Amino acid sequence: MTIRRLPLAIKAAALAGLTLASQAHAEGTLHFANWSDYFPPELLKKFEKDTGIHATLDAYDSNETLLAKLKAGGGAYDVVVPSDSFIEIFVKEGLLQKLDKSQLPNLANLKDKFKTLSYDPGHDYTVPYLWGTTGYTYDSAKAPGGKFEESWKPFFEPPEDFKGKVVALNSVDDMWAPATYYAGVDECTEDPKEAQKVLDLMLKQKPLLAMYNSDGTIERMAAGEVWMHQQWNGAYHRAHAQRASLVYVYPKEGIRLFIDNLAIPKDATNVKEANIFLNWMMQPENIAAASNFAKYNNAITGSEKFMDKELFDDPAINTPADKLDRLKPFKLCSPKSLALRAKVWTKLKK
Ligand code: SPD
Repeated sequence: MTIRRLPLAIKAAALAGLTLASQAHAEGTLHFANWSDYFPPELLKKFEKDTGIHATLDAYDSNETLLAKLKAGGGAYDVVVPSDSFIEIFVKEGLLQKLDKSQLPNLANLKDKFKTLSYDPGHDYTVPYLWGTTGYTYDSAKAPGGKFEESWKPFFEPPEDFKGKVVALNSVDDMWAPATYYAGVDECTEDPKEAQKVLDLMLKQKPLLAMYNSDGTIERMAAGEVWMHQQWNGAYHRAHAQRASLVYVYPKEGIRLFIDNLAIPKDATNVKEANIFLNWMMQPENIAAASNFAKYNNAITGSEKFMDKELFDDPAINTPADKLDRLKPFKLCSPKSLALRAKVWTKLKK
């Protein structure tokens, strides 16, 4: 196909030096499922315009929900977004398909530190989407003396007047790590006594919580409905834009670094379109649009020049040098350890 015969948007993309093989005008459909409020609707329209593929977007609230959806089968989704900590689980369950890297020339755009990742070293199943941290936010206007210490203590042991004004994320994945950091337990522990210590900490916190909920964190904090929320840094950034008294905490005991990823489910119906989408998302200006919307960083070289400067000015996104040693990447734990934390979560939530 010559460039002349291509629609204008494709022609412009090709002239901008994009790989034609991956940008070929297609007429298919793509069913994309992503975390809620994590993908700009206008970017999906741009994808449709650039590729001619009709795209739909569904939302879910956690890796656990996505796991249940994929296990139910049915080929409903062509691209999904699991987090680093769940890749091994999805792969072991046979829920993801191996990527055909010949369809993904834009893998070359990955920043060096994202080229080999512990959970999928050869990008056999995933390519990075956005990454960030899971800390917590509080309203300094409500904190005693306007400030809390940079620790998980105020979150797990909030002052009495914060009762009913604190929210935790509704996922063992997000709650287990900080609880182990604060309890001084290895997150991959296989020891039931240590797991009990973590459970006790969360049981003590539970009556002080308004709820466990991973959706609507921005709105809840921005509206002042609650005063403290376990939160991802991008969500904090968006809430802070509406309520300046919010503070994002890098707890001294450690804060979890997460990488969310694009992957193609085993039973995807539109694999060709899924590959086109993955490759398209690794173009700097496209992933930058996702970063600018959701307010998280990404893994693509050259995306910075398309990203809003204010993102880099926010210490919650651009971790200050003196806090870098607090960032804890995800650890691959044994099945025994994962079973233990699942048991703790079930006991906590009953
Ligand atoms: N609004 C959606 C944000 C998605 C963040 N994913 C982080 C997962 C960490 N376990």
